[in-house]
Amino acid sequence: MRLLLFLFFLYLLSWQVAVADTVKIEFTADDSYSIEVANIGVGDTIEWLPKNEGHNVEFLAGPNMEALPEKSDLNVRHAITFDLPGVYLYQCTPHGNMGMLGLIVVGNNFDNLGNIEEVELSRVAKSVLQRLIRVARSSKQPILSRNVLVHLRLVG
Ligand SMILES: [Cu+2]
Repeated sequence: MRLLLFLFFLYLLSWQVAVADTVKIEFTADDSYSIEVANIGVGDTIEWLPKNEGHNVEFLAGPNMEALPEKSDLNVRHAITFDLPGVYLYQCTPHGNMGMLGLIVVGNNFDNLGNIEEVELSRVAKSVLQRLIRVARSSKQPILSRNVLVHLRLVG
């Protein structure tokens, strides 16, 4: 029975490593992203869907400022896989000044949050960013991984 449980955990572990998630974010009619703060794992993908016209995705900051993720054209589907942990800030090029911003936290890593806060933005966008950062901070997850949770549930 013990061996069986052990094998089961091994299976869970390999499954967890092999499967990456994709999070879908839509451009909405009220000039915003349907998910403003996305918490994802390392290796997960975000897919932006042009459900409303006139929007795109342009990165303003990330853990590697020399190599920010690719900017998209207006009205197209866009997908990026995030392999580098940290906080990413992006905007819609036409509506960034109005506060159409999004935040992505990869791997629960907030090390570069200081750089994010220093990005130059319009007054409106700045206040939106402050709100998004508050949301991101409050959603910060404990270090306990999902595997540990599964383990606790089975044992307990
Ligand atoms: Cu827009």
